[in-house]
Amino acid sequence: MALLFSARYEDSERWHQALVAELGDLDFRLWTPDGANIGDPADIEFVLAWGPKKGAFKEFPNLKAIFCLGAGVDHLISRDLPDGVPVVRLVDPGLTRGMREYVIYWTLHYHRRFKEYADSAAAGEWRQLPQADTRKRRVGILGLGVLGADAAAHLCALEFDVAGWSRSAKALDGIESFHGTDGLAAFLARTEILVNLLPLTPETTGIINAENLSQLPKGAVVINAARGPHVVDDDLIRALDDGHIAAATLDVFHTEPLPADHPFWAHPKINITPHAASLTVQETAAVAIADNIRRIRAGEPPAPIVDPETGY
Ligand code: NDP
Ligand code: OXD
Repeated sequence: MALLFSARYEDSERWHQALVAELGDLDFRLWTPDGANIGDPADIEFVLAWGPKKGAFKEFPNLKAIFCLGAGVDHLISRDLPDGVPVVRLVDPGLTRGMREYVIYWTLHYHRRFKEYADSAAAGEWRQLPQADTRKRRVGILGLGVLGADAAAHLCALEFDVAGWSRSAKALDGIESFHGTDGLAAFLARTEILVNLLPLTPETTGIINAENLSQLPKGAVVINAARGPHVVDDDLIRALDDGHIAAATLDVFHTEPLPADHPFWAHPKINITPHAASLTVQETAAVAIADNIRRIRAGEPPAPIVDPETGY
């Protein structure tokens, strides 16, 4: 029985080695666009994928699980998947660590006004700014899942005043929790630094829109590290231009790479990173994938799996 790997092919050897280190000898086949290396489709037990072409999974009669190569599954579950085959989400300690760093970096960037210091330094100007009290800086995280809860806990450890918003109610130490559509307005009203770590689903698409941005206090900043379609681009630009939102950091976009003529590139209040908030780390991700393969082989269900109802 074989494992079929479909991703960015330059990464494939590192994935292969990481999985062999966990599972021992492995029939690892590379899923190239022409399908040349698949061999007998009946051999394929597991697929590791990010976003293969639509309908591609139908040809594997013995498929036991589809492993997503990222934390977000929106690009995978839109691909017309076979019924009854679990889609396993990736929970990778390396990815979680990377996202924690990204969120902390940009939160501190805005909180400590490092852009203003960089501008002053560039102008040869020695200018101290007032230092805000961290304990009074209200950070709000959209999404309190694997990544959101971890970022929230670490911001809390830095003594920020942290809240989070999720679908179901949460009780997390030191974090004020809001949930559901009814909880969103109060969450936004208290949030000065908004961090988005939601999955992209029909419910969350376009959530960073004019109405929700207007509910943030004047001068709030937005950090979007989740998915581009969470943001209504024109609404964000308007809110930045009219001064209600002070700045935004955007890692993800409707179209990636971000087209050269997109107004985000030249906007003075927008910081852009190229979908690099956090990358899957092969060696740590392989541990979780191998563990799930062992569970399946032992007749146990893998975890966590995507709920087709909620789409994450
Ligand atoms: P999880 O599935 O663990 O967490 C999702 C969170 O969002 C949960 O708290 C969930 O609520 C909440 N949520 C989902 N739908 C709603 C809704 N309609 N209303 C309110 N809350 C909702 O995901 P992860 O933390 O692992 O990942 C989050 C996202 O981060 C990924 O989907 C991906 O898009 C993005 N990402 C981006 C990366 C980058 O480099 N830019 C890297 C990795 C991930 P509940 O807890 O109640 O279920
Ligand atoms: C992910 C990502 O979802 O890198 O893991 O965006």
